[in-house]
Amino acid sequence: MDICIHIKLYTFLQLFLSFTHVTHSNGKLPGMLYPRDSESRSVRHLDGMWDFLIDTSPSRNLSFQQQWYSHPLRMFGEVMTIPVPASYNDITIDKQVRDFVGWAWYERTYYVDKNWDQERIVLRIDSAHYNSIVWVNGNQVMTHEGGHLPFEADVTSQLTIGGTNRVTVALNNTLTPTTLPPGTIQYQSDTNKYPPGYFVQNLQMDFFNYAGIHRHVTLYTTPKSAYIEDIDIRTSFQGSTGTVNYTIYNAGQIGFVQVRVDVIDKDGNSVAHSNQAQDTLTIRNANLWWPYTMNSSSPGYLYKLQVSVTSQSHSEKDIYRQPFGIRTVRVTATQLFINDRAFYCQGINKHEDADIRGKGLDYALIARDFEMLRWLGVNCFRTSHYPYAEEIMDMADQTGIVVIDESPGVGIVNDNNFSNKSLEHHKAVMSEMFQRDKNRPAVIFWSVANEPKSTNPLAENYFREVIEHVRSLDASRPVTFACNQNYANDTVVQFVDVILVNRYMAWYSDVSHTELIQRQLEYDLRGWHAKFNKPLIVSEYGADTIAGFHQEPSFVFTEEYQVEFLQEYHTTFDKLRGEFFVGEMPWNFADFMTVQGITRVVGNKKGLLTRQRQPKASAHLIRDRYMRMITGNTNICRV
Ligand code: BDP
Repeated sequence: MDICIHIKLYTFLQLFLSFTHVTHSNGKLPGMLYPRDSESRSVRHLDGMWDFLIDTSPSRNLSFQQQWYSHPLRMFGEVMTIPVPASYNDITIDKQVRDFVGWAWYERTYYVDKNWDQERIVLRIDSAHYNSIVWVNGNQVMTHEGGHLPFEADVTSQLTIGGTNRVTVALNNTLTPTTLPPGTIQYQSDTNKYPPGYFVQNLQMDFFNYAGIHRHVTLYTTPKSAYIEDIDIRTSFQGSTGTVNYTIYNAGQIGFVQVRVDVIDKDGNSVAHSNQAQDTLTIRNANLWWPYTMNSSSPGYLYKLQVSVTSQSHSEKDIYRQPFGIRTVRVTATQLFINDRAFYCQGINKHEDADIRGKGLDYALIARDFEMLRWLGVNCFRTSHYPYAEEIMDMADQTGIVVIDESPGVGIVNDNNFSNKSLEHHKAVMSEMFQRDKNRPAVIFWSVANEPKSTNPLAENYFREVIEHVRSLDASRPVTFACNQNYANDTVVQFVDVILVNRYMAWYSDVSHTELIQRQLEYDLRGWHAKFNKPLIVSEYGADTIAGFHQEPSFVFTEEYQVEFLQEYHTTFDKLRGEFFVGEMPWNFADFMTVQGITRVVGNKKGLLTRQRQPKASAHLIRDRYMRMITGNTNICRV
């Protein structure tokens, strides 16, 4: 019985995974341009209140047997009202919903304007966690594996134009050994203790496995056949002249008869143009994209590549404006350069996590977070441990905050997480990340994983392949991952361009002994550099701290301990900075929710800020430190 359910759950996940990650005949992944309106395109969000029903049947398969997509959801059970975008977990007061594992169903109806009858209409979901199947008016239109990246389909032929339509999304949050992040479903067969078929989801990361439609659901239009499918922009500069190398991909077979490409500056002027779908443009007196700490007068300078294409018959014209920045990234054995100037990462780690909305997109939260990033003096963050919303990435581009763009490859620790199936999926996710974020100047590195078991002999080949794959997509950005292993037996750091290490001396080891931090940290960091001769960032360091807990002398979990702990790390960072040390990233920006367990008291409390985004004492310490770096009023040896 148990085994039977087990197989059913996995089989069902696999049933549709086999036809995801579509590639075109030329091997190119489908474009994933962010929906933007223009003279030729309309955008309509389907956000709002959706009907919601979870499939609690023991097999988690009843919804498919009954074909819940075939009729309105309310015909199959008592639906709840759940907002989109949001995680569903913390909205209701029902524990079964919060902790649910399996298929959760979303549905809403919407009207499609009759003026859209000449358009191609695309349905895009910016992110839904984890596996999704989508129907329009009862017809399956797309599937997607992965919880953090967009997917879309041309739904024109499925829609009733000038009438009502129904979209149904089935979402499964089950994590298996081959998902990213991986997890396991554990069945309990002792019926003296557990009811028949009882199972739990085990996670291999500490953050709560929030699920739901986390970002926008959008309908957007393009012309029927002559539309811009993708735009790839690579930039460099020589002296004051910028170079913009671009490729415009068109839709399938239909050739464009006319292409017009303009580089538009911030004032709306065209500063270069071409009539080719692929070309290299030069821009005199180019404004480079700078982190705000390197150029406070015009940080995050963005141009737009304005692309306009016309069809053979001249009946169709598509226009799309893609923001981009001109900047370069380069590393040597000891330094990191942005636009050929040394950059030091005054960093932080984040999570897309807050209160009731879980991981749901929230503009107020994004604005507050960027406000606090600037208040802290942060010039760099890592998207630990999955790609963040495009709206967050936009803010980073616009404000000149650098991003280490990390994949959801967190918790790759068991042998069965290194299988060929996992590897292929990991590569596909990296391709999707690249497709989405490739034109973003803020993204300076790709991080393929967080804390994999990189000492496992299986890790070497696995990550060699993943990293080679990323390099084949993008030769312009360094590739890395966050490592928590030891330099003596790690097998993967040999492949990266920059070393990221996560360190918790005086927390997960020698707890309370802050006096050991400097000795252990310096020995460790020097060891990494001596062995690999690459620049190094401490990509995590932190201690759990309950806001409002005080004790002098310091005691674990108090604000005093967190401050003392961070200060000890800082002394070593400052010592090594002139040598090979290029950045620091406290764990974490804010407290965040975790699974329930005896080592976490209502979540991970290593935030500098509370989950409500208010500062602990440590936030003032980091702010003071980073502000001194910005003003140069520091004893630190400056690069
Ligand atoms: C690190 C993980 C991070 C955890 C952190 C912690 O990378 O995701 O939240 O430890 O335990 O190992 O606080």
